[in-house]
Amino acid sequence: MNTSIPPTPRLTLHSIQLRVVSVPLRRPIVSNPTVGRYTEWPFILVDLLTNQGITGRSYLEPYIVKSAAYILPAIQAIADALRSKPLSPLDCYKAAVQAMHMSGREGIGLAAISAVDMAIWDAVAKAAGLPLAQYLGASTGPVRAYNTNGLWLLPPDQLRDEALSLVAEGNFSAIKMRLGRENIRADIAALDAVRSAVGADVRIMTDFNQGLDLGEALVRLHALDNEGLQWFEEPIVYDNFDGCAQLARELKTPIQIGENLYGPRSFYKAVQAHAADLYMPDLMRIGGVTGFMRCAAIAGAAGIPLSSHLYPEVSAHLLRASESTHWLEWRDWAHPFIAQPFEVKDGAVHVPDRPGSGIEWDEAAVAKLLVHSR
Ligand code: SMN
Ligand code: MG
Repeated sequence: MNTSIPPTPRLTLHSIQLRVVSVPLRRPIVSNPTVGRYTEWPFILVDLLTNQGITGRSYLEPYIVKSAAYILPAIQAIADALRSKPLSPLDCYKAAVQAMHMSGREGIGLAAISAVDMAIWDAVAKAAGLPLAQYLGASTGPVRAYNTNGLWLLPPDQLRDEALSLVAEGNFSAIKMRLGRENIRADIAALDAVRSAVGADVRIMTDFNQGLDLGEALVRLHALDNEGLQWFEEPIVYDNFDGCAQLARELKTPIQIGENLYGPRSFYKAVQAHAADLYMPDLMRIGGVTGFMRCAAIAGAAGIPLSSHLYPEVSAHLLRASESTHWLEWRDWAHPFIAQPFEVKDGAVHVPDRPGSGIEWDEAAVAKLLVHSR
């Protein structure tokens, strides 16, 4: 028997360092008024320093750079609550929820909890010398992905070229485009442009970014129901579960929601309300690794296909460890400041054989993109 394996160090939190970077987008976001337009994308970088010399890392994508003003203090409040406690991720999640309870355990509070949770899981997996997927009992390897790096509400000519580039970027078998233009004719023209560019074999996901009211959604989704689309994502406001459930009942094309659900209990309530056929939690809103894996258990038990939203690196580990894995949402927006971006080939993102989540910073790049540090 090999007795030379060193014991896993018991980690305790020393401090959390936070920086905000802003990355210029290669293809600017042109969405409806609910989501907005963005030429740059902010990230909050989390360095969780332990007393044992291991640093856990994570990032948040808070959409709005100004939101750092309220998310950063919430993260530091959680750090205060966890200082010198053992960094057991599930215990820390509970303590972090407790710390935020009276000021709000969803919204900003949960975003802050998620940031800390992801950094803690990274630290403990690193301490064990294992990739996060393996620490969770799974293995490293590929996760099937669709490319969502563009195809915003743009004119058909531009969509045609972009759709071809998106497929070519990683030999992708699936891409996502946005719908919800001024009228159904414009949506159909956009869809025709993308379909004629990529051919019948590439799967097309569609996302309305909550842009329709229920009446318009009923008209439009029925009209698009025979287009062979993979899913209709967030056709109406995300928390109208009754409306979403009506659409899911009436339409053949699956309804996809989840990126705006706050925590596993909201996820469970949406599932109970039959609000959608498919779900795609977002690591910032769902409660980090802990929240996501609890949703994965609910989805697996219910037989519901589970995808991810943003955060492709950590999500890839978690989808390797989920029972009902469907699709990883692929974007390369963090590439400008990540030391070793994950490999993307044959339409899949490959979880690397490195301890933790595999995310380290390219410090020279961070220095150039930095807008704030605390
Ligand atoms: C989305 C993500 C990031 C910015 C705007 C919109 C989106 C998605 O809803 O599903 O990718
Ligand atoms: Mg979406």
